[in-house]
Amino acid sequence: MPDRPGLATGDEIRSQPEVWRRTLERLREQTSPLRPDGGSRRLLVTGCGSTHYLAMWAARVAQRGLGVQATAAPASELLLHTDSWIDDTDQSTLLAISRSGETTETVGAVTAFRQRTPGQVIAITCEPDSALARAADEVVAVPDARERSVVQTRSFSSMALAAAWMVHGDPNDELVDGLTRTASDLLDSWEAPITSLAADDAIRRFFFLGSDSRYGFACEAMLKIKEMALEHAEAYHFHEVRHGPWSLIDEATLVVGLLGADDPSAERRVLDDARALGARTLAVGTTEAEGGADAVPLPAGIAEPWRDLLLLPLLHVLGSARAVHRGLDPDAPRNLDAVVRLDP
Ligand code: F1P
Repeated sequence: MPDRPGLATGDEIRSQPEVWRRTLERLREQTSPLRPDGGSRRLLVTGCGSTHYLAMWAARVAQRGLGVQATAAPASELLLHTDSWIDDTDQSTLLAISRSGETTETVGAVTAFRQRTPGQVIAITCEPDSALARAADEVVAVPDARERSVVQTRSFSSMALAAAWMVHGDPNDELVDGLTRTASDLLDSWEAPITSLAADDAIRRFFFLGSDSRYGFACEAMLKIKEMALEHAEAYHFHEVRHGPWSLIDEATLVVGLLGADDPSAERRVLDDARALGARTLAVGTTEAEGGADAVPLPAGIAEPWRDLLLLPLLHVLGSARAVHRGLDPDAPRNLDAVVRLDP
């Protein structure tokens, strides 16, 4: 008998708190290869698909945390348009992120980088024996997060955890407990409500809004809807959405806001205004006092960038539950392979 649709993806989504704990235990035995005083003035972060969106998040986290200039680029652009990103005098460090470590463009981007500059190459990957790991000077491996699914869920969040650890160092025991317990509690309390939200047939378009580092996660949430549920989804920085895409906001739209910890009132206002146009909204990351049916509160004690990770499991649930509601199998997304390998 075939497996229930989404069985593997669902297990991987729910395993995140435990996999994060194991990943952090492993990371705490290592030293971060990113050195704020290492001479590199610029960090270039790259990946493809999910891992490109992760690169966007990691670049903002690194710039804030280390005070280096950090830029994210899709690996295909680094490979095919190298001169637009890197020149011979470049002093960059390249951080390449790939679950498989085998994606052609990401491995190729490392080669293109090496041909231009002697800068350090660091890899974050679930596969320590991969082509990417072999090509890098330093490898941060996250093998506990390997997946059966094509679509990235726990690998994405665990590689994000590794990026946060590289910038901020070891989280203390209290933070590890708080992070993993909160992620578990959120899944326990919100899996059912998010699953019923995903079953709302009035929704025909999904918008994900996130500012600063969270824009990368908004893009990843958009990708989950496209890959798993085959539906129209878009991602914007909070205030960018008013500049054109606003025309698409109506009763058929769900707008999901990934709120920041610091004074999210301007972000709340965008959601309020979208509701006034008829949209359904979901605010993820409200304060505990705010609450409400379509507001997922996060505890105040977990600081960014760790707090951002708590946004992810419920976004995974939304994509997966929407796919199942539409009769699709999130474990078997259309046209996709776990690794994109291109001919030379
Ligand atoms: C990146 C990626 C995934 C995507 C797809 C193909 O892989 O683009 O984000 O979901 O199924 O591969 P990787 O380089 O992180 O292994």
